[in-house]
Amino acid sequence: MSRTFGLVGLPNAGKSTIFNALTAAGARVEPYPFSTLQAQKGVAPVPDPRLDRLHALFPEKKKVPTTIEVVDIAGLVEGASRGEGLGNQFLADIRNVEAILHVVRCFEDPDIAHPMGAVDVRRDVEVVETELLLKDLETLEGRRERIAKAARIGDKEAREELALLERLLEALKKGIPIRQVPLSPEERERLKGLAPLTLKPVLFVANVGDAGENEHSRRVAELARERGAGWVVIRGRLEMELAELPEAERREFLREYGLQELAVERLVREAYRLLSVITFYTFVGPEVRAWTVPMGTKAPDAGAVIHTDFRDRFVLAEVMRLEDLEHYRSERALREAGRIVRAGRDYVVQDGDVIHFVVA
Ligand SMILES: Nc1nc2c(ncn2[C@@H]2O[C@H](COP(=O)(O)OP(=O)(O)OP(=O)(O)O)[C@@H](O)[C@H]2O)c(=O)[nH]1
Ligand SMILES: [Mg+2]
Repeated sequence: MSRTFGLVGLPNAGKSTIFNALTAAGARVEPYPFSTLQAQKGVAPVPDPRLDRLHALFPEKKKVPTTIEVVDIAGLVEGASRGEGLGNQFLADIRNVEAILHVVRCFEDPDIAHPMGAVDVRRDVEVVETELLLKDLETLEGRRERIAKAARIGDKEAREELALLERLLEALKKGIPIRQVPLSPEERERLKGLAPLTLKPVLFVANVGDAGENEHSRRVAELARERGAGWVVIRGRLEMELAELPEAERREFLREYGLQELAVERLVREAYRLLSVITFYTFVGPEVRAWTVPMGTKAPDAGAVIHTDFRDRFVLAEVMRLEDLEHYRSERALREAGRIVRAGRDYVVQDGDVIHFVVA
């Protein structure tokens, strides 16, 4: 299952540009605001050096990376929560994603209109954050009204939910996003249906021009730090052009500039980190493949990601380390050296495990 991320930000911040860089999908990029009218979805493979290393051991097999789904959302402006700009449409799109990539314009270009005149990172970020906050206020107040009666006549569930809503509304009114309110797992569960926008984890994406980091992107970093959030600096337009090149030429470009990887690759990795997921690998059959599961997943449930009936048919998981495979070159040599761990039902899968599931 792909994890979903939404690109959120002011018009002309470069969301579609970054969407293209991520998915090489050729979204509409135009020098005028609101060029994206409807959210579009794309799939981006998750670049993974460990998968490449595993694949190098089995070059005859097909390499299958894990993927993320990215949604390019229409730009939002001040008042969007009240229907300004493209209004409420974007909000539904945000509600459906697991995490937010907040794209902040950090390039200056007189030919590309800024919806508020000129770049001002702090204000630009706050405009977006405020709209999300206002929308949550509206959603939660609506919910409070709907359950108030049930709570009054003593329905226990409703009373508990009401208390939670009151607490969250109080925070929102102070400008505190819900993700900063301490919540128990039960309370999180309770909020699933409402899917508040400010509960979603956020990664800031500073979209800089070809020259790279600048005073604006440094401000994004500062602001992200204040919020305890992550950030990535990306030369959106340049990376979009690179995404259109064949893989070999792209690698050549990176070598020439002494770069380890594309910024979009870092972006995907950082985005992954937001969701507390880990990656494990398999190489049985015709594919060398990466899989994603939440941190703390036990072996039978990890198996079920590959095939639903692996959970019931689970016998054991043979767990290998990539370094060992590289050293011994084959599963057989690894076995003879006693470097394969036979793990049972309670084994918690670790990031980087190479697993062979033995099923009945
Ligand atoms: N100079 C410069 N222009 C850029 C950069 N990144 C994007 N642009 C341009 O900015 C304009 C807007 O980019 P988009 O990606 O369409 O912006 P958007 O955030 O999707 O905008 P909406 O869909 O209207 O909300 C386009 O003309 C891009 O080519 C950059 O790093 N430098
Ligand atoms: Mg766009």
